[in-house]
Amino acid sequence: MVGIAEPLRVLVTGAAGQIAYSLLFGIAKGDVFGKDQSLILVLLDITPMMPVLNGVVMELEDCALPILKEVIATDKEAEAFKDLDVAILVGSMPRREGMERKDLLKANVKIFKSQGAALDKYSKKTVKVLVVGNPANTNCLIASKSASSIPKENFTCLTRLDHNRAQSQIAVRLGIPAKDVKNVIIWGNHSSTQFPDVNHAKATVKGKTIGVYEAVQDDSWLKGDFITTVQQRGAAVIKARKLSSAMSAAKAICDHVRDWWFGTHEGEFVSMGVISDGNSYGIPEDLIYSFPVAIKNQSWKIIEGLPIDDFSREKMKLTADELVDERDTALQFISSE
Ligand code: NAX
Repeated sequence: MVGIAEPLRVLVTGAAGQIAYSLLFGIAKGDVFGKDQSLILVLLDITPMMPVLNGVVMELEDCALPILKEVIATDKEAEAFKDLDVAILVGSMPRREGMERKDLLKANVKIFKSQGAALDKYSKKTVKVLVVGNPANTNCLIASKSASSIPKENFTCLTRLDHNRAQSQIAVRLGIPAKDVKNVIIWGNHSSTQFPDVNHAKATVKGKTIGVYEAVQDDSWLKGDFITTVQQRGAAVIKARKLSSAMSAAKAICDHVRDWWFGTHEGEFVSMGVISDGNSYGIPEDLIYSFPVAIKNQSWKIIEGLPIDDFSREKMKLTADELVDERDTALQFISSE
């Protein structure tokens, strides 16, 4: 573990974009690595965005933050990926109107292959990587495959926003604070096939901690509208705001990396897209799939042995099938290059 005196080198890509605008402030004021850990923030974006990125650098400077030692803004991978402790890969090719899903995947495979190779070549072998840019799970897999000298366990993708959405939906329904809902799970892909699962979740209501099914007393909502609301929340935010989720995405990124860094509380788990080795819950190997994980000493571990009913198993398989499809298409693109 890096000592307090030594600054951590943290990269955020897509740094001129809207998620980064909220995220950089959270990181730079100590929400992720603590208020005593000094930081070097490295910001990567594409060349046409450099003037915008320059404005972000000015604002970070103007925050006069005590732990921010240095800010480096660049459009060059060799500079961005050098000696990293943590890489948060937010930037990706957005889906434009009329664009086929396959074309989007192709453009992103190219970006994440190149960034994976840059991690391999320039970053520390201990670098922790979080992929946010969509399709996040498959982008993460491609980055990992392109960085053979870095352990697969160091590559994760963001499903914490979905996790937080599920936690909050239950809390709102029960009229309790979000912190009183624990151990919800997002299984699978960060897409509309994801399975938000509260079979193992607990809620504290009037001082008593009970299962969420018992607390809510409405199985048809939990098996119906609750699931679709979480699955489609991103689209609902876009419809309302005319922009995609940014504040909540940045908060979820902070939650994900902070828990990876400092660990989860005893008896609690969180959702993270991590590599499947084929031994957990019948999910095929070689996918970045969102599982419940507990974290200790900066290592995540999948929570094993949760009982899975037929309803859940079917949903877990559906989202795994989608990921297999995405992976196979992405690998075809790579081999045909
Ligand atoms: P923006 O379009 O505001 O910003 C993206 C930034 O990435 C732009 O500044 C762009 O120039 C940059 N970029 C593009 N290609 C790049 C490259 N090769 N290297 C470095 N930078 C590059 O998008 P924003 O709203 O910030 O969202 C960023 C990504 O997060 C999108 O792919 C989005 O779909 C994804 N999301 C993923 C979530 C998750 O839970 N996994 C939730 C939130 C978000 O929707």
